[in-house]
Amino acid sequence: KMGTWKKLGVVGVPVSKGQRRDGTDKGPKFLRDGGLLERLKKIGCEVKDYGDVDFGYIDNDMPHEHVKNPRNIARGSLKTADQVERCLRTEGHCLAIGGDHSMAIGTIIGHARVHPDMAVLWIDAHADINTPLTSDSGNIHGMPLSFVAHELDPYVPHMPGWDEVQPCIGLDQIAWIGLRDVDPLERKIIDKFDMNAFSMHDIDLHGIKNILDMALKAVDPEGVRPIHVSFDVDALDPVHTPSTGTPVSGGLSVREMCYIAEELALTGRLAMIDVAEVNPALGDSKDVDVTVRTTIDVIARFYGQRRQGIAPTGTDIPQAT
Ligand code: EXY
Ligand code: MN
Ligand code: MN
Ligand code: MN
Repeated sequence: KMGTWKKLGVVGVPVSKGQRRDGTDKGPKFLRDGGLLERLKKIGCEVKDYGDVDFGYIDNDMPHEHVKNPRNIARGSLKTADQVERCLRTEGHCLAIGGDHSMAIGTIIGHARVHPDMAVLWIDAHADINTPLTSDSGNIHGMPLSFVAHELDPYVPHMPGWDEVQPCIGLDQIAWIGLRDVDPLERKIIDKFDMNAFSMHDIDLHGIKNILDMALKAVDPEGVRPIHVSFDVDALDPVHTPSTGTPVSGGLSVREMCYIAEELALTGRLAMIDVAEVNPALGDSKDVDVTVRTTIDVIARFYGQRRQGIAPTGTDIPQAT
């Protein structure tokens, strides 16, 4: 035992209707079966499993214009928000395992009920800030940030089932790391609102240490805010996480991701982590295996597992007699 790092609750968010492919609904199961909870317990976490949010999809969810599955995503997001809020109030920290990235609509709304001042670090190849009107695909996993940001409310049309899904944070509370596939109108939003967007280009230019410092300084200048990490596994290079629906080459190395996770753990202010876009239905069994293993390795580093090693408390070096 290495001394309790922290108490946390795990919430499974088995959503797949935020994009076209089946499989992300099995993400929570594969992460659990891959030994995630045991791993966290082994490094000293006190883990409570809240099970999976019951998505229980309703039928006849006709697209709104070209936006797919609007009612199911709205419904599931509100259920997710309730479960996340309960988990945060009881455990003080929530790890949400998805699920496509539409899961973050619910996790951010739930988190904002507890910590409206949170800072959001969105680690992703994609910006996920399309509105229903700027999206080409109609896939809601490319839109979650547009639904949670106050400033974008005037740009988001009303959709059936969405009355209770209301914005809860400001755009200045969000910073991206890892961008390399940003749609033209997403870039327009980033520029118009002078948002904190750090792309792979910026990482090449400044190095991961400076970029993480800049991102944290942008969303949390005083170093006092609770931090919400929304980790899309496609932020990593597809050689590390091939089983994901929208891979983009030239991504973060495992080393860069480990650095981010270890540094954020050291802030002591991590309040909530989302893990999105693991899709065990994509690729062969080796792809799935490396995706699940790498994802669990990264998660463990957010919870205190360090590459430098951790000395046990209360156990000394055995003396030779
Ligand atoms: N920007 C594209 C779209 O809106 O469809 C691709 C979005 C992919 C989203 C992945 C989860 O990060
Ligand atoms: Mn994403
Ligand atoms: Mn992505
Ligand atoms: Mn509105």
